[in-house]
Formats: sequence, C-alpha cells, structure tokens
Amino acid sequence: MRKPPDLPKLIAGIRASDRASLAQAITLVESRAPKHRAPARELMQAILPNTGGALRVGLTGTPGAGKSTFIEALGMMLCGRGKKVAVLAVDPSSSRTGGSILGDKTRMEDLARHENAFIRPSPSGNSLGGVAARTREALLLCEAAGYDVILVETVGVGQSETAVRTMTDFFLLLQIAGAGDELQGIKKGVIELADAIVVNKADGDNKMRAKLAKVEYTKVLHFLHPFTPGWKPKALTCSALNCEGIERVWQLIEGFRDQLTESGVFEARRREQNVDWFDSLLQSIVMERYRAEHGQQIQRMATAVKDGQMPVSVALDALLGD
Ligand SMILES: Nc1nc2c(ncn2[C@@H]2O[C@H](COP(=O)(O)OP(=O)(O)O)[C@@H](O)[C@H]2O)c(=O)[nH]1
Ligand SMILES: [Mg+2]
Repeated sequence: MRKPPDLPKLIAGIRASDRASLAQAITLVESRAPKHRAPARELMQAILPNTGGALRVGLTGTPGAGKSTFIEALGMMLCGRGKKVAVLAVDPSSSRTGGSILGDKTRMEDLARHENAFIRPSPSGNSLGGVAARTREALLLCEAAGYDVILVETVGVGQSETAVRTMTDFFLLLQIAGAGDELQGIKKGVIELADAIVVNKADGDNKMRAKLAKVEYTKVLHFLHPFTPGWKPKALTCSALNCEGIERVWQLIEGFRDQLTESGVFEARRREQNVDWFDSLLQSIVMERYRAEHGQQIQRMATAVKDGQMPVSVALDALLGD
C-alpha cells in the first residue's frame, strides 16, 4: 500500500460490501507501517457502528483433519442460501509456510469464486498476539461489510486456539477417527475450549470408526466443565468431502446462538471478549514501550537474575523502583 488510503471512499466501499475495498481495508489494518496507524484507527472507529452482526465461528483441528474441505462444504451451503461468508485464519507460522489458507484456496476453489464469499489468508507475523489482533480487526471489517458468518480457522500452533476462542462465539474442533485411542494427537486442553467436536471423514470404510469416535468424545465431553456457560458441548460426525452431516453441524451452531442469545450469555461474552482484547493489547503495547525505553537495564537485570547474583524481587525493585 504505497499511496495513502482514501478513507471516505474505503469506508463507503466497505458499507457497500465491495470486496476489493474490504481487502484493501484489511491490508491497511494489517500494516505495521507507522504512517498507516492513524488512518487504520480512524477506519476502525468509523466502521464500529456497523459491526457485531455476524455469527463468529472458530475452527481448529490438526493438519489433514479436513478443515479446508469442511469450510468449503459449509461455506458453499451457506452461500447457496444467500448468506455471506468470510473466512479468516490465525496461523502465526504462516509467514514461514507461505500462508495456510492461501495454499488451501485450491481446496476451497468453489468458495473462493463464489460472489457471497470472502477468503483472507493469515496476516504475516511471528507473534501470535500481533496476528490475533489483526485478525480481530479483519473480523470487524468483514462484519461492517455485511458478512453474516465469519469462519476463523487455526492450525493450532502454540496458543492460537485460545486466541481464536477469545474472538469467536462458537468454537468447533474438527477431528478424525484415530486408530484406537481417540485422544491421541490432540493437544490437551483444546477439547475443553470446544462447543462441539465434529469427527470428519465419516465415509466409506471409515464411517464406523468415526461413529465410535463420536461415542468416545461424547463420553469425554460429559465429564468436562463446559467452556460456554449453559451449553453442553456435543459430538457429531460428518463427511466434508461428501457434504454429509454439514447441515446438522450448522443447525447445532444456530441452536447454540439462539439458546445463548436467549440466556444473555452470547452478548455478555462478546462484551467480555472486548475487554480481554483491550487488556491484552494494553499489556503488549506497554511492554513494548517499556522495553524500547529500558532495554539495557532489563538486559542487565535479566543477566543478574540468570547468574544468581540477584533475587528476582530485588531485580524488579531495581528496575521499577520505589
Ligand atoms: N474421505 C474423506 N477425506 C476427506 C474429508 N475431508 C477432507 N478429506 C481429505 O483430507 C485431506 C486433507 O483435507 P484438508 O481439508 O486439506 O485438511 P486441513 O489440513 O485440515 O485443511 C484432503 O486430501 C481431503 O480431500 C472427508 O470428509 N472424507
Ligand atoms: Mg487447510
């Protein structure tokens, strides 16, 4: 983005749901160039009244579980019903791998071409915090552009599931039936974040195993404390490849939204998520500034602590002193 953005035009374009304007706006908020910060802030302020209207769905699962295929199937189903679907990604490793979704566009060929769909690869960056912050802003921009459903995909690098959980309403874990031990290969704790576990590839020879896995997951979920107050996480099966069971997954998500809207949890959580976002940005910005100003002292204290010359409490006092 070389020329300064024409903000009024950009904002009008977003409100008119013009995809090129949306893409350009996301590029602006993803930019780390200092000269883009002020216009990016102005943009976010301007579109704020038009945000909040989408159902935000997080999706995680190990590579190969079928996330891209699932997004294509669900996305095409929703687009076929006249809904507008945006796909975003949180993948802090994508600067290395070249962007998971970008490569995946081949698996989402029909969706990528559909006029109701918008697909955006993960912003580059090596800090999860930065990637997540920019994805949140992209999400709000998609809402302002009139997208009804926003799917946020993550491959589960580091803490990225937690980051996606904190920016979405519904969190879906896509699994495949393993050989015997269903809990193998899943990072501990991810199940606890899920509102649903969907066992994919329930087709052909694999159908029976997928059904058994679903039974296992149902048992596991029964003993876990639900992440979303008042919601009992469910296990389902589907075949993203054959578009089977996708409708049931969507019904579950809509049922979730209706139930939680009724109980007030839906809105309450979004408000909390905003405060969490504010808190985590505040933390990282304050840290960044402090490090920029006091880098050398921090380094000295860290060395002293490392060499056992100073207790941590004393080093902190020396730094922050009072
Ligand atoms: N049999 C079968 N294969 C599937 C299904 N969903 C995805 N696959 C295949 O699994 C592989 C990985 O799928 P992909 O969507 O790229 O997984 P991702 O890495 O989680 O995004 C591809 O070869 C897909 O064709 C399914 O429902 N059934
Ligand atoms: Mg993929």
